[in-house]
Amino acid sequence: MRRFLPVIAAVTTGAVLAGAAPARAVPAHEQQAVPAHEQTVRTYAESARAVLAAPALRFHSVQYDSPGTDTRTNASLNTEWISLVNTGTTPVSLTGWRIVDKSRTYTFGNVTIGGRGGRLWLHTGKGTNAKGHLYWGSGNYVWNNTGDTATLLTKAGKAHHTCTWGQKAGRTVVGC
Ligand SMILES: [Ca+2]
Repeated sequence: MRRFLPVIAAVTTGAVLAGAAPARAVPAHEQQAVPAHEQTVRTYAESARAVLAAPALRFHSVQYDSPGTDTRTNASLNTEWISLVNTGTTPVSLTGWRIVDKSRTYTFGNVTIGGRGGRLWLHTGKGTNAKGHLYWGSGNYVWNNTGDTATLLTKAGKAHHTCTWGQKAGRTVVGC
Protein backbone atom coordinates (compact mmCIF):
# COMPACT_ATOMS: atom_id res chain seq x y z
CA MET A 1 0.00 0.00 0.00
CA ARG A 2 2.89 2.39 0.68
CA ARG A 3 3.48 3.09 -2.98
CA PHE A 4 -0.13 4.34 -3.44
CA LEU A 5 0.11 7.07 -0.84
CA PRO A 6 2.02 9.70 -2.88
CA VAL A 7 -0.55 9.33 -5.67
CA ILE A 8 -3.51 9.90 -3.33
CA ALA A 9 -1.71 12.90 -1.80
CA ALA A 10 -1.22 14.30 -5.30
CA VAL A 11 -4.98 14.11 -5.90
CA THR A 12 -5.75 16.06 -2.74
CA THR A 13 -3.31 18.81 -3.74
CA GLY A 14 -4.33 18.77 -7.38
CA ALA A 15 -5.53 22.38 -7.33
CA VAL A 16 -2.06 23.54 -6.35
CA LEU A 17 -0.27 21.26 -8.77
CA ALA A 18 -2.51 22.41 -11.61
CA GLY A 19 -0.68 25.75 -11.55
CA ALA A 20 2.73 24.19 -12.04
CA ALA A 21 4.51 24.46 -15.38
CA PRO A 22 3.67 21.57 -17.71
CA ALA A 23 6.23 18.81 -17.99
CA ARG A 24 8.10 18.63 -21.31
CA ALA A 25 6.53 16.46 -23.97
CA VAL A 26 8.04 12.98 -24.04
CA PRO A 27 9.51 12.13 -27.46
CA ALA A 28 8.02 9.05 -29.09
CA HIS A 29 11.24 7.07 -28.78
CA GLU A 30 11.23 7.61 -24.98
CA GLN A 31 7.60 6.66 -24.47
CA GLN A 32 6.83 3.33 -22.85
CA ALA A 33 3.68 1.37 -22.28
CA VAL A 34 2.22 2.00 -18.80
CA PRO A 35 3.09 -1.05 -16.65
CA ALA A 36 0.13 -2.93 -15.18
CA HIS A 37 1.01 -1.99 -11.60
CA GLU A 38 0.99 1.71 -12.48
CA GLN A 39 -2.42 1.31 -14.10
CA THR A 40 -3.62 -0.06 -10.75
CA VAL A 41 -2.24 3.03 -9.02
CA ARG A 42 -4.15 5.24 -11.45
CA THR A 43 -7.35 3.33 -10.67
CA TYR A 44 -6.83 4.07 -6.97
CA ALA A 45 -6.30 7.73 -7.80
CA GLU A 46 -9.58 7.84 -9.74
CA SER A 47 -11.36 6.26 -6.77
CA ALA A 48 -9.87 8.82 -4.38
CA ARG A 49 -10.98 11.65 -6.63
CA ALA A 50 -14.56 10.30 -6.69
CA VAL A 51 -14.66 10.02 -2.89
CA LEU A 52 -13.27 13.52 -2.41
CA ALA A 53 -15.79 15.17 -4.74
CA ALA A 54 -18.65 16.57 -2.63
CA PRO A 55 -22.12 16.52 -4.20
CA ALA A 56 -23.55 19.79 -5.56
CA LEU A 57 -26.26 19.69 -2.91
CA ARG A 58 -24.46 19.30 0.41
CA PHE A 59 -24.00 20.47 3.95
CA HIS A 60 -22.38 23.90 3.98
CA SER A 61 -21.70 24.46 7.69
CA VAL A 62 -23.08 23.79 11.17
CA GLN A 63 -23.22 25.96 14.27
CA TYR A 64 -23.27 22.91 16.53
CA ASP A 65 -22.55 24.92 19.71
CA SER A 66 -25.10 27.65 20.35
CA PRO A 67 -23.02 30.71 21.33
CA GLY A 68 -23.15 31.47 25.06
CA THR A 69 -24.39 29.17 27.80
CA ASP A 70 -26.68 26.35 26.72
CA THR A 71 -29.80 27.57 28.55
CA ARG A 72 -32.22 25.65 26.33
CA THR A 73 -34.31 28.75 25.69
CA ASN A 74 -35.89 28.81 22.25
CA ALA A 75 -33.60 31.68 21.23
CA SER A 76 -30.56 29.63 22.21
CA LEU A 77 -31.89 26.52 20.48
CA ASN A 78 -32.36 28.52 17.29
CA THR A 79 -28.77 29.73 17.20
CA GLU A 80 -27.88 26.07 16.85
CA TRP A 81 -28.32 25.34 13.16
CA ILE A 82 -27.09 23.34 10.19
CA SER A 83 -26.94 24.78 6.69
CA LEU A 84 -27.19 23.34 3.18
CA VAL A 85 -25.89 24.76 -0.09
CA ASN A 86 -26.78 23.84 -3.65
CA THR A 87 -23.94 24.63 -6.03
CA GLY A 88 -25.70 22.94 -8.94
CA THR A 89 -27.33 24.96 -11.70
CA THR A 90 -30.92 23.90 -10.98
CA PRO A 91 -33.14 24.09 -7.87
CA VAL A 92 -33.67 20.81 -6.00
CA SER A 93 -36.87 19.73 -4.26
CA LEU A 94 -36.07 18.45 -0.77
CA THR A 95 -39.55 17.12 -0.08
CA GLY A 96 -39.19 13.86 1.84
CA TRP A 97 -35.42 14.25 2.31
CA ARG A 98 -34.16 13.95 5.88
CA ILE A 99 -31.41 15.26 8.13
CA VAL A 100 -30.54 12.79 10.88
CA ASP A 101 -28.21 12.41 13.82
CA LYS A 102 -27.84 9.22 15.86
CA SER A 103 -31.38 9.27 17.23
CA ARG A 104 -33.31 12.19 15.76
CA THR A 105 -34.79 12.86 12.34
CA TYR A 106 -35.93 16.02 10.60
CA THR A 107 -38.03 15.42 7.47
CA PHE A 108 -38.32 18.19 4.90
CA GLY A 109 -41.80 19.27 3.87
CA ASN A 110 -42.52 20.99 0.58
CA VAL A 111 -39.20 22.84 0.35
CA THR A 112 -36.99 23.67 -2.62
CA ILE A 113 -33.41 24.89 -2.40
CA GLY A 114 -32.36 27.24 -5.17
CA GLY A 115 -29.47 26.52 -7.51
CA ARG A 116 -26.21 28.39 -8.09
CA GLY A 117 -25.31 28.72 -4.41
CA GLY A 118 -28.80 28.60 -2.90
CA ARG A 119 -28.65 28.30 0.91
CA LEU A 120 -30.98 26.94 3.54
CA TRP A 121 -30.69 26.95 7.35
CA LEU A 122 -32.35 24.41 9.63
CA HIS A 123 -32.65 25.86 13.16
CA THR A 124 -33.03 23.47 16.09
CA GLY A 125 -35.82 25.25 18.02
CA LYS A 126 -39.36 26.30 17.25
CA GLY A 127 -40.32 28.97 14.73
CA THR A 128 -42.25 29.75 11.59
CA ASN A 129 -40.64 28.49 8.43
CA ALA A 130 -39.63 31.31 6.10
CA LYS A 131 -37.62 31.52 2.91
CA GLY A 132 -34.27 29.90 3.55
CA HIS A 133 -34.97 29.29 7.25
CA LEU A 134 -36.63 26.16 8.62
CA TYR A 135 -37.27 25.13 12.23
CA TRP A 136 -36.82 21.62 13.61
CA GLY A 137 -39.20 22.39 16.52
CA SER A 138 -37.03 20.60 19.07
CA GLY A 139 -37.16 21.44 22.78
CA ASN A 140 -33.56 20.38 23.23
CA TYR A 141 -30.27 20.73 21.39
CA VAL A 142 -29.69 18.29 18.54
CA TRP A 143 -26.00 18.68 17.63
CA ASN A 144 -23.45 17.62 20.23
CA ASN A 145 -20.86 20.21 21.20
CA THR A 146 -18.33 17.44 21.83
CA GLY A 147 -18.54 16.08 18.29
CA ASP A 148 -21.24 14.61 16.11
CA THR A 149 -22.18 13.54 12.60
CA ALA A 150 -25.07 14.89 10.54
CA THR A 151 -26.31 12.87 7.59
CA LEU A 152 -28.44 14.09 4.69
CA LEU A 153 -30.70 11.34 3.34
CA THR A 154 -32.52 11.44 0.04
CA LYS A 155 -36.24 10.74 -0.20
CA ALA A 156 -35.28 7.12 -0.96
CA GLY A 157 -33.23 6.96 2.25
CA LYS A 158 -29.81 6.96 0.57
CA ALA A 159 -27.00 8.78 2.40
CA HIS A 160 -26.24 11.79 0.20
CA HIS A 161 -23.71 13.73 2.30
CA THR A 162 -22.40 13.82 5.85
CA CYS A 163 -20.82 16.45 8.08
CA THR A 164 -18.64 15.35 11.00
CA TRP A 165 -16.93 17.49 13.62
CA GLY A 166 -15.05 17.18 16.87
CA GLN A 167 -14.68 19.41 19.88
CA LYS A 168 -12.37 22.43 19.82
CA ALA A 169 -12.16 25.08 22.55
CA GLY A 170 -13.67 28.43 21.55
CA ARG A 171 -15.15 27.14 18.29
CA THR A 172 -18.92 27.07 17.73
CA VAL A 173 -19.25 26.60 13.96
CA VAL A 174 -17.48 24.51 11.32
CA GLY A 175 -17.60 24.23 7.57
CA CYS A 176 -18.71 20.86 6.24
CA1 LIG B 1 -25.16 21.89 20.49
